[in-house]
Parts: sequence; C-alpha cells; structure tokens
Amino acid sequence: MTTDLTEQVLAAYASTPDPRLRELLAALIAHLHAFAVETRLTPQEWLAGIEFLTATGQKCDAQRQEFILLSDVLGLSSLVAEVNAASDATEPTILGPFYLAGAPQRAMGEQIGRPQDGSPVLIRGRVTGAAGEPVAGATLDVWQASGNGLYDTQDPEQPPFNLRGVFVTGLDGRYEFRAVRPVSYPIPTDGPVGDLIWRAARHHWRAAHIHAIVAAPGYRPVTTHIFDAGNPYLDSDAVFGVRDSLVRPFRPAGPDDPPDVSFVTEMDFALAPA
Ligand code: MBD
Ligand code: FE
Repeated sequence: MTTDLTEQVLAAYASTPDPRLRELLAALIAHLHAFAVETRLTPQEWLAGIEFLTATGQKCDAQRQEFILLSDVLGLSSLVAEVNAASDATEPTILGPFYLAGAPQRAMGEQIGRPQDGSPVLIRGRVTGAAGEPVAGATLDVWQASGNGLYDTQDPEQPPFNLRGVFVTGLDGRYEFRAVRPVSYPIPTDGPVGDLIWRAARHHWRAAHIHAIVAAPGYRPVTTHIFDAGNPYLDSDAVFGVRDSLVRPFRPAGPDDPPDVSFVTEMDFALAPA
C-alpha cells in the first residue's frame, strides 16, 4: 500500500530532464517516504513539522539565516562538508549562518577587530598546493565573533565588517593577519532552532573558532575554521564542526613576537587542484 504510493510518486518525477535533479528528487522522495512509514508519522506531527519549518523561514532575513543554523544543528552542514572534502587538502568544515560576501581587502598583518573585541592574536601561515608549491595571490576571507560572543551583524555596536577581512598571500604563499582570541560562542537560540536545542536537552555552545574561506585560481576553494586548542567545547560543538586537523594552540606571545599581540597561532592551508 505505502510502497505503491511511493512508487507512484517516484514515477511522476522519473522524467525530470536534468539528470542530477532527477537523482536528488528520487532519493529525497524515497527517504522522506521511508521516514514517514518508519515513524508512523501522525497528521499532528506532520503539521508540527510544517509549522516548525515555516517559523524557521520566517526567522530569516538579510542578516539572519535560520535554515543554515537548522542544517548546522542537525549535522547536515558538517556532513556535506565532509562528503565533499578533497584529499590532500585542508579539511573543510561548515560555513555557518554568518558569512558576508564583500568584506574589505586588508593589508598583510592588519588587525580585523578593535581593542575592545578581545586579546590580539597574530595568525600566520602558508597556503600551498597539492605538491607543496606555494600559492601566491590566494585569498583568505576570514570572519569571527567579538569577545561578547556576537558577530557584527548581530550587534548594533559593531561597525559593518568588524572582525571580517580578505587577505592575500605573497609570492611565497605566506599570509599573516591580526584577529582577537575567539571565545566560546552561543549559537542564536531566540528562534525555532533554539526551541529544538532545548527540547533535545542539548547545549548551545560552539567551540571557539575563526572562519576562513581560502581560494585561489586553479584550486578548489576550502571553507574551514581555525579552532582554539584550549577550548572546552571541542568535543561537544553544538553544530558538529570540529575537525582535529583544524585545532591549533594559541600560544602566549614571547619576546621574539610583535609587541602588540598577546597570542600567536600558526595555520597552514593546503588546496587541491580545481
Ligand atoms: C556560528 O558562529 C557558526 O559558525 C555556526 C556554524 C553556527 C552558528 C554560529
Ligand atoms: Fe561562527
């Protein structure tokens, strides 16, 4: 009975001209139907699900992406990053809901934040290709939350593009920039995703992180993070984004380091060919 219905629906989409869309629709229908059959989904539960997704969409605006957050807390964003990871390249992880295109390009070494955003940290390293060759002219699009746990778009006190910037590697593939030491970050819980987190008796903390999208012509871009090795949420990140290979010590600056920074972190990035 139920399988007949599933077959009927699958057949109705079987002539979708675009082959990839045809494949995605067939798998989506099969899994959605299996979900309803397996759980004996009731009409009330189905409606609650519709209302939840409606509220998720209604929470979205130009600065708030509740659907990405939902995907994040369900582990789907992390899984998609994992499934698409290139071997011999820096491990990707989730984009998150707070990426903004169009961040200003900044000079080598520039600070992306303000003194009140947190302890200054120098972050530096190299971008290389699969054979270890330095990648000159690679862009690092970086963004992070302030010490109050808020991104610029969540906080009217921060100027636009605070704690965001694009850096370009030199001929030797090296980059460096200044940021602030990231803090543990509470994902926004004032929307339907927050309700879900509480009903699941989960916590809402992300391991402290700085985001980066590293890209260069002829290479596959990688969307990733730098995680602070000293953070207590590395093993229970609310959005399943932590990869061991992305965790770095933020070591206290010493006499050989620039006097204006409190911590130094080294992070190299490897890119796969396009
Ligand atoms: C974040 O800062 C973030 O990076 C992700 C993935 C989800 C919620 C908040
Ligand atoms: Fe983030």
